[in-house]
Amino acid sequence: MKIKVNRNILWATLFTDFLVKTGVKHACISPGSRSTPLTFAIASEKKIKSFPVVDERTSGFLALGIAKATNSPVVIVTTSGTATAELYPAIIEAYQSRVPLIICTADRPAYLRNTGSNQTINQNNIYKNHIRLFAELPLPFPDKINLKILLTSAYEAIITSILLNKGPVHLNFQFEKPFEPDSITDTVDESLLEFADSFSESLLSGKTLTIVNRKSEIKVRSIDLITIGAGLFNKRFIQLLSKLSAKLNIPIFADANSGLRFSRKEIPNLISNYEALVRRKDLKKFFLPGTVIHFGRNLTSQNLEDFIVQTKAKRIVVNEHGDRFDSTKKAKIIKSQPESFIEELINKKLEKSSSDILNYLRDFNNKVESVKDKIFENSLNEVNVILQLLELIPEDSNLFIGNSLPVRDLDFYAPIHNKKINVFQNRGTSGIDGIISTAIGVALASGKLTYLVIGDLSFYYDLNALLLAKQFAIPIKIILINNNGGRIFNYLPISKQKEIFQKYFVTPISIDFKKISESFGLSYELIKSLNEYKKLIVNSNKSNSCLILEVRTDSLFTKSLKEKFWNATKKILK
Ligand SMILES: Cc1ncc(C[n+]2csc(CCOP(=O)(O)OP(=O)(O)O)c2C)c(N)n1
Repeated sequence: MKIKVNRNILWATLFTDFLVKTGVKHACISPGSRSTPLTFAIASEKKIKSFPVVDERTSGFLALGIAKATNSPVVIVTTSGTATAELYPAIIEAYQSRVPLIICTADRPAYLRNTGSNQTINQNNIYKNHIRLFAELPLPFPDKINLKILLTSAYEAIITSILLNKGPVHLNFQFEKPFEPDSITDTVDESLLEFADSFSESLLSGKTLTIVNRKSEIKVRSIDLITIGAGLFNKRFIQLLSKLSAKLNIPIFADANSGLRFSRKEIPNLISNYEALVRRKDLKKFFLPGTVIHFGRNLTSQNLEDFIVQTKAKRIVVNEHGDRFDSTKKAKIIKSQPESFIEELINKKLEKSSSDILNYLRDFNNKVESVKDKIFENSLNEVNVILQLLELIPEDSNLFIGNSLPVRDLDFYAPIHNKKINVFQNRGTSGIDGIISTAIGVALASGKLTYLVIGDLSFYYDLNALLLAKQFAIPIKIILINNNGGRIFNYLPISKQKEIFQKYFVTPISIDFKKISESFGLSYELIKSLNEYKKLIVNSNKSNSCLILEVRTDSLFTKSLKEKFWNATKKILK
């Protein structure tokens, strides 16, 4: 039987059917004319939840957050021109942190490039330094050869994004007018649709969907330390890690951004206060690791990185993509699923470390904890905002931690907790852009109570995202630490150059966050005391809407508390 079609809509619909077959569930779509076929096809598909987002920069980060929370690919649709470039920051972050995104940009036909045609730029591999795959699709044409090109490109893109080289992939779709479903361009035989369906099935039944783990053949006699940076760690990883570390008395230094500090019951040898340890010049007298195994991304703590280098320890970095998460460039990089790597170690005959070292580290850890309580506990300082939050939020909450001081404060000061907290952050490139959008994506896709801790400049940077909180009724709780500017720079030597420093580094913005929140129709509270803060956090899960809590802090006061704290830790176990 013959059917009348618009070839662009047919093209986009078959592409969408393929997305559904691969299990894609979310799409972020920004408005535009050239992208009409993609928007129409994807937004009409009930198995994909589509979110309309006006601003593409926000859309990119929202998709990033959804993909982070679900660990599955999210589609992004944009029109042509600068709209495509607006996605770049989110694509870079996704590339660096290996988050799967399927970027679908609409374009004019290639023959209109370099002709001054409206909204036409060179979109060919526009993200080339930060994309795991790019494919330029031909102009839609309803025949078997062209449909094979479309579906094979879609297959390659998705399998790359989720498995072969995890991260963002880019498909550039050329479209010629007309775009609308009722503008008929062709009459095709229905068997063409059956062909597309069976061709898709044959692609997906391929055997390429598994990665075989090769034996790492690692030669070590003992393991003295395991370090863990940010990453996605499953239950099995935690169980195996605990088994290995308990069997061989290995201490584990877990970055707070790994989330592992918040699963104490499961990991007995966790040490959280290693920042205080590695700041001690005499540490090597007590603890000189010979072999260090590292999982996850680079550590937040530069001092720990430096300590490992100074000890001249043999460093082994393990991750499933063989990524070089090692600033020294001296580590052995092993491309392996962390779980199978640990299993291999468990089955090896390795020397057990002395329990004296572990006991020493544990004792130190506990003593630091009580010093910390005394120094930070009683005031509304930047560290305590985070410590109290960890204490008071319910089990299985999400914590999205902003870059700059919050991410470091979490890592340096977060103690071990029994309660499970899911930690998220944008550490791929540590941008201060797109943080609210990403956190909203996490809240939206996970359906879990989500707290975001963010500095005032980062908050200002992503004001557009506040519209999403309202538009999609996201009950995210945003703790805005307003120290009026980028106060991380207080810790740099340039801070002595007073005039230049204040104007060009701190860049105080002195804006009224109450008015801003209200103009987006969001609830806002200015926190006036520590007690009020604690109360609002405890009650925060009672409301089903977005809440912005502004905490005004004096960053220099917090800095003085930190100095007091580090000095006090130096006196422990002299
Ligand atoms: C997109 C981007 N621009 C600039 C920077 C450099 N930068 C790092 S931290 C920071 C200041 C952030 O200020 P704020 O969010 O208020 O946090 P605070 O330093 O006060 O903790 C800046 C500008 C960056 N990381 N990302």
